[in-house]
Amino acid sequence: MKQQFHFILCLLVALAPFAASTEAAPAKNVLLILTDDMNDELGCYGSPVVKSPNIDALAARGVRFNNANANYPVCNASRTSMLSGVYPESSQVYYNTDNPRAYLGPDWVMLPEYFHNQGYYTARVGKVAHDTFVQEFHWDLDRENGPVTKTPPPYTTVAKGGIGLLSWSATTQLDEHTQDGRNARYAAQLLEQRKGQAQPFFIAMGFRKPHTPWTVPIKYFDMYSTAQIKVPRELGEPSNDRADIPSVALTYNSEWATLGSNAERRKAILAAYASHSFVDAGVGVLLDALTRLDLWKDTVVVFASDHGQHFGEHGGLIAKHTLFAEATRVPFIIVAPEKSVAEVADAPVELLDLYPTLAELCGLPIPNENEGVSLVPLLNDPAAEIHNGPAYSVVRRSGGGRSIRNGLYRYTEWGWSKPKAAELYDLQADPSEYTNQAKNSAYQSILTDLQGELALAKQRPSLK
Ligand SMILES: [Ca+2]
Ligand SMILES: [Ca+2]
Repeated sequence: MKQQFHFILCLLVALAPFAASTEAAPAKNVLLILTDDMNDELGCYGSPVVKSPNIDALAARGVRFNNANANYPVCNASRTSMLSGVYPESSQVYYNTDNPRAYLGPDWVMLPEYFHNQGYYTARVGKVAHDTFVQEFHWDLDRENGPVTKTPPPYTTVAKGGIGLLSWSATTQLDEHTQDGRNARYAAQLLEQRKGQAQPFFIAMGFRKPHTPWTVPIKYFDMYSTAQIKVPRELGEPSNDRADIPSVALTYNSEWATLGSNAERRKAILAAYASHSFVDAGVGVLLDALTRLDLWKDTVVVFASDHGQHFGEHGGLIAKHTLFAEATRVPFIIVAPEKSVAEVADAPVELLDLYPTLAELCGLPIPNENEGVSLVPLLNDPAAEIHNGPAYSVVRRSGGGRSIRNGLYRYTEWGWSKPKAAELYDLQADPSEYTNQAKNSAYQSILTDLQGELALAKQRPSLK
């Protein structure tokens, strides 16, 4: 009798996991779509000019984050914080030459490895980690480029211009023969291959555009006219904007100056807009596949850029590396089954929040090492308070700077170990960050509060 009871007990224990798994919701898949150097000049983010119907349609399916920030506005450091789940100060990854594992070590579980360990099939196509360090991230399928099935026809360059980081050209290439176009189609094939398999998938597709040079098919240039394009000075930027900006806050601008005329600058911005629309078309290839394969119902879809991009603001800034909104703020959209639809979340969030968010959305435990917070409360209620404090971004050039951005203000301190210069912008009165209020006595109590918030944010990185 005792033996029989023991046998039944063992049987119940053995069957328990199956009972639990049949009751649990089916595992969710993940499609992570990354872009390189794309600022939020997109239709759904309010651009009056840029055409991005596919990204807009994605935003309409989920939650668009209006105050999402890169933790470091450069490729390697931003991608490493997003994929490792810790701040740049914790990973000690600041420059494009810093190995993501030099400080974190070989056993640190990066985002794709976490999903692999949890039983997922993981695949990356295109640029996900920074080029130099792709080998530091394990994927079940790891492809820089989709396969070339036949030699693409020759193409010509129809027009070109710009200089250095503002270089552009328009070509006769077909989308499917460009690197990004080919990769998007390959990622769509992977979605088709993995659909219906017992093992859930985590597929990451990284577009190389709109990173400069802005070389894309001519049809995307033809969507715009330079008459639509305005340079920052024509959008209300004061001519003395630089007078109150600490010189350490300013970086690249020689190419903006070298272009010489606003006519040439408009052509460069038009090329950037064309590149946004080109990437948008590639996103459309992925979204069409999700629809055709009926994958929306069990797939979490994330769209994000690694950081933003300047188009001549603050007297001619270009590219990234700054702590102004154009460089730190990113487009960031999450679409998850059974979560909010067509909503906007204004809470300050960071790209390193992605790791714990994806874990929670997929019903997996959030690793203790994650320094971000799950954004699932915001996906349930975009007006929720997540008590994450302000968004925190750093750069190390020129001695280093740290910046926080809450809903009302941006506060930036330059000088890594000791503050040497400060900027304070009142984002409600001055969303373009034109007037530095750090020395304005009317803002002194606000300045003191923000200095306290920055001091707290500096303490959050825990592994340094
Ligand atoms: Ca980048
Ligand atoms: Ca100013």
